[in-house]
Amino acid sequence: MMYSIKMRCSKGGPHEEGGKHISGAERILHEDEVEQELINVYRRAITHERGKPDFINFKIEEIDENDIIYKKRLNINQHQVNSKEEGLSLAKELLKENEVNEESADKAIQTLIDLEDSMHGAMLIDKDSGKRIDNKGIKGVRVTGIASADIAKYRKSLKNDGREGLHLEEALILASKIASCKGIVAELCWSDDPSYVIGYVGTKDNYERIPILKDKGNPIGGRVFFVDSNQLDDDYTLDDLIAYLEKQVVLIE
Ligand code: PML
Ligand code: MG
Repeated sequence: MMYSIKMRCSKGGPHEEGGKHISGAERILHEDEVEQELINVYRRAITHERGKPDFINFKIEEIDENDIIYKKRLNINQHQVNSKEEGLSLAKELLKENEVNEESADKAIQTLIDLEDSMHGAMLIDKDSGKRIDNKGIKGVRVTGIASADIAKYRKSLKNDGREGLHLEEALILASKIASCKGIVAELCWSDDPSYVIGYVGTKDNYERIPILKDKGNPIGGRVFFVDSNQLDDDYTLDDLIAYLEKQVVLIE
């Protein structure tokens, strides 16, 4: 039997009543691992650098193993930059190399920079027009149903690449699910954790890791998924794409 455990926490009340997002996490585990991991995730919620939450929501759901699909993890390309400006200009180049129109890349970067608060989920932006195509407001599209297929093996493979750390571990799993989604050509993300300035461009094959995408101390971050609307039709609609992101259980190998 497998279970998904999801945590989200906020300050100033629940997210849906206007509380400020502090952190979130998801694990997909065998029954005997659930209890210990609940404690770990709880600790993480109450010690987060974005603040001490006054609302913590845990959801534990049994998962039908027949519903699980497996996808490979992206390759990590580590880039070097000396400033946020260099990082953002590199992000734009990488997006352009991955089917995103220049104007759309510019618009998306500016939209993330201009956010007044961190989004709980991601924005879907048309790769050609730069227009936002989900109608989910500040909530955005919440990607769930993600975990590594085998956490010990996954950590070892990261270590073999000379990489480690919880931010990277979790972001790479999410980016790998996004890469597997039909109709999404690329992703742009930077963290909402004030001290964490690393971000990435996710493509179909690579996790292009960029060491500086924002100023230290900035508590606002977010994600944009670039959608190729030409790949949407009556048999595969925007709602189908969003359902894959929000519901399909994908374990990353
Ligand atoms: C987040 O944790 O909010 C996103 C982190 C993105 C970068 C992670 C990394 O590559 O270190
Ligand atoms: Mg965060």
